[in-house]
Amino acid sequence: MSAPSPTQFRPTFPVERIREDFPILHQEVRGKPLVYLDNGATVQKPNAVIDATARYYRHDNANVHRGVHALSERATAAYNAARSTAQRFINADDHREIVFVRGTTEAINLVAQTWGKANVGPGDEIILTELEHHANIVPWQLLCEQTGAKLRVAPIDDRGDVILEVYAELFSERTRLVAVSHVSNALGTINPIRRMIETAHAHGVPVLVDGAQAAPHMRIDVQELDCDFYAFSGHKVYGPTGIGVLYGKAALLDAMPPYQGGGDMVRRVSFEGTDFAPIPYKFEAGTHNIAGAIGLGVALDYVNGIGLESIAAHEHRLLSYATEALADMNGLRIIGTAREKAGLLSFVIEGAHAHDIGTIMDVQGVAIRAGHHCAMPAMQRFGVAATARASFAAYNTLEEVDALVTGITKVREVFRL
Ligand code: 7TS
Repeated sequence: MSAPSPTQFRPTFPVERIREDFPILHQEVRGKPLVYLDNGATVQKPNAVIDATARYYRHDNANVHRGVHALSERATAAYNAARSTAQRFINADDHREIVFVRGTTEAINLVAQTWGKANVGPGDEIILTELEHHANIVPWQLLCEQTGAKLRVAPIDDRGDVILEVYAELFSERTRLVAVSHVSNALGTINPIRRMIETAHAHGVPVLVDGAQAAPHMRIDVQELDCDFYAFSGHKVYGPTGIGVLYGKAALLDAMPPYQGGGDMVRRVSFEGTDFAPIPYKFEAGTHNIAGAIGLGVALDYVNGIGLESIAAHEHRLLSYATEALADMNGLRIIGTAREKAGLLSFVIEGAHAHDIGTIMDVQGVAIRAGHHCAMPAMQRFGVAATARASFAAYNTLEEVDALVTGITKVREVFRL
């Protein structure tokens, strides 16, 4: 008997068991079972996260780093443990390199307004790419307005891949920073950021990676990537809203001025001057989202419990299945066909506006996103104002992709396409 191929031993992905963890999925919408395919916008929360957040408010709620009483000790211990979990999740070297923020948007604004103001001046340049989310464009534009610096933009090709030769040519002695998405939310492109970081470092330029769409779908190792900053949002990685992580190399964070002033970010205050607390507290002024941080820690443990490699493989299966099903549809154009893609499918249908597609899908219980996805330059590159977007998570099934395809067939019927 020949040896069984390795695929025969591949354990099947336990999607039905995973679905049990998500109470929100088990409902009808407009009389149809909910098919939630808007995970690029926000991912649903497992019971573990919902319960941990409720448990914190029921039993442990207190402010951190402030009280000498038992509740404050418990809250502080849980908050610190969440930081260590986040550190392990992206393999940061040191827990002091993990700054809790509101989300990716705040992380990028923090770097722009602290590191940026200290290191960027008139005539300096910041390199972005054409596929960035507005959260990784507008903070740099604001910094440019404040400092007299300029943006340089690496273009993408017809598939949605960054043209690396042009990217490499954008560097000059005025380049101060590269800010790039790990994964595009509008096109699904997985950028070759390891290579892009190497190019930047060869010019002595630090790199900020917007990992909002990567953290839920692939294993992140900031030491292996050697990125200087990495940002992600809790709510896209099965955690609560209003919490996220800014990773920064300790030496960079140490040298940066604080972001906001207030309690908890100081060592000593007098009217003559203030000594700031060490990192990461220097960047965490005021009372933070303690419940959110605790929920995030539980979410990251949950994701690790399933395994990011398994999640990525499952989502890839969904993407291939969906791409194949849509490929032959007349008048349907997939926007973003990069060499490496995350589980996300943007498309337009000739004769039907993206918002109408979204509304007709909703009537069938299928939740997708329609719009410019806060990536207007990427939309312009493809000559469209908006796309419909289905984005997958660990709990989605092949049957849900079938529901997507049935929904699209319905759109074509409604518009007589
Ligand atoms: N960067 C990328 C690549 C994103 O996809 C998003 C949110 C952000 C930054 C901002 O994240 P936030 O958590 O601070 O808001 N993307 C989307 C989306 O695709 N649909 O809704 C939000």
